[in-house]
Amino acid sequence: MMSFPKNFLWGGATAANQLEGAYDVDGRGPSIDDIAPGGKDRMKIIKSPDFDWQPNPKYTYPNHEGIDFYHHHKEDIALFAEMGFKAYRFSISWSRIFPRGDEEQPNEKGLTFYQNVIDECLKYNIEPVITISHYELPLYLAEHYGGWKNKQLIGFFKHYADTVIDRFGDQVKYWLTFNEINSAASFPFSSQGMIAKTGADDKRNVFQAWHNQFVGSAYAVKAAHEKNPDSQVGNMIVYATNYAYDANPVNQLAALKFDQEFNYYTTDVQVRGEYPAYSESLYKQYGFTGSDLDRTPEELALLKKYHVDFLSFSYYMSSVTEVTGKVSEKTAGNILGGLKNPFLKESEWGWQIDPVGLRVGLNRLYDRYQVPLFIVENGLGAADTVEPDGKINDDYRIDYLKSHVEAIQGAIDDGVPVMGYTPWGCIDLVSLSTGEMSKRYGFIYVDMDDQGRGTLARSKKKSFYWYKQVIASNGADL
Ligand code: BGP
Repeated sequence: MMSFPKNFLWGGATAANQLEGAYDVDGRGPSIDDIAPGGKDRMKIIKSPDFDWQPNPKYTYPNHEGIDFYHHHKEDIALFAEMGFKAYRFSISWSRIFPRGDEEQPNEKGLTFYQNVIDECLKYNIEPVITISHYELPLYLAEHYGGWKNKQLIGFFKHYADTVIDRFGDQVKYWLTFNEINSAASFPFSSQGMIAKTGADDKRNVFQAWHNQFVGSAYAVKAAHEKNPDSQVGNMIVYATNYAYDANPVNQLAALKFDQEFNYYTTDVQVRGEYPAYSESLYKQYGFTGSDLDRTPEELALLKKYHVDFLSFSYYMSSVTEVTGKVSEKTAGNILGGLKNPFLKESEWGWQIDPVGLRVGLNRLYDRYQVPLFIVENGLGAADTVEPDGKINDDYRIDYLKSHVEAIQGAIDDGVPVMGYTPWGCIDLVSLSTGEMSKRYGFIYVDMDDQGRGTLARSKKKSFYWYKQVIASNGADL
């Protein structure tokens, strides 16, 4: 068995809107996530054609409070350091830096906050891994410009990315441009700042928005490389290893098409620097052609020149494709979900658990792209119980993570270069799909419930000690 590379980036991942709180502090402007509802129907609502921008104050908790990382970041990063983190993936809130998104001058107080977070990480030799845009476009850009389908957003994003890269690029080596960029296939609200009213129900707009994001991402690659030749920039997708339901060639073909559209399209452009051969057939299926998209030769040259250095992805589940009408049972997920795979168990939230699928996926992605891979999200969302003695015995989480680390080990043995592993929600935070606290992923428990009751005190779960030992042994002691 090969060991994990010496410089493997063990760590954890979070996103600004899900943990910072302080949503209106120090000049931050509202982001699209600030007006999204919480609760079990959250995904259904924000994906629905009736969803509109109207702010609704009853939806403000806990999205607006998070776990108040804004004021607790020193304490939290000290806990990450205690676990031995080598890397911490977090996102910058665009509307903390440019409250509306289209201003010329950045908000210095927003920059100062991230400077403090970065300094705190570096104090413990933790590499910051920064997501430039994680599901929270400034609301103004969504309302007044119609989100990412508008080409003006390229310039606004470029200015934002240039600003943060110029400010932090000497200290920060790893950047990710857009969180789960491919999720717009089912989720254009969070991913592209678009709702039906702004054209998200027309696939041409979604593909145009993707193109605009690709160009914005290429500008960020350029800026990071120019600022610091050691920097590495990755694209980021939600990846689900996809299986055909059976050996029926029709299901196999459908699985291939699913992979092309969902798993590969955005990565083909961002890693290889050009649109894949199957693009036209994909557009045709939605009733348009490539010439309906506004893509200039200069932009295409930019994509080619400034492709990403590595591929990063979230992995929570695999998926199954079937078009012959044999399977009717469904499974859950936030972005994906779909058909039930009888070989897999599910989490309490109905997400199918498939560590072997991670090994398969790592092999498939490396076979296709031959760039280093970085698993920047993975984990088990569960409702934890605090025992009377204060302990949180999350053995189920340890089992989940252990099986996935074993799968990564397997892929490394297969010859796949894996850069790192940053499990999602390393400290409890607000869930994307519920907008609530009770679906927890952390090694660190945060005392706060769905109604905003709690002290925000942090405590170590059993998995905290487990992960610490995993990192200390560089993956040998699971
Ligand atoms: C990913 C998102 C994260 C995160 C995670 C867990 O898709 O990038 O923001 O929340 O899913 O999902 P959830 O919170 O819905 O359980």
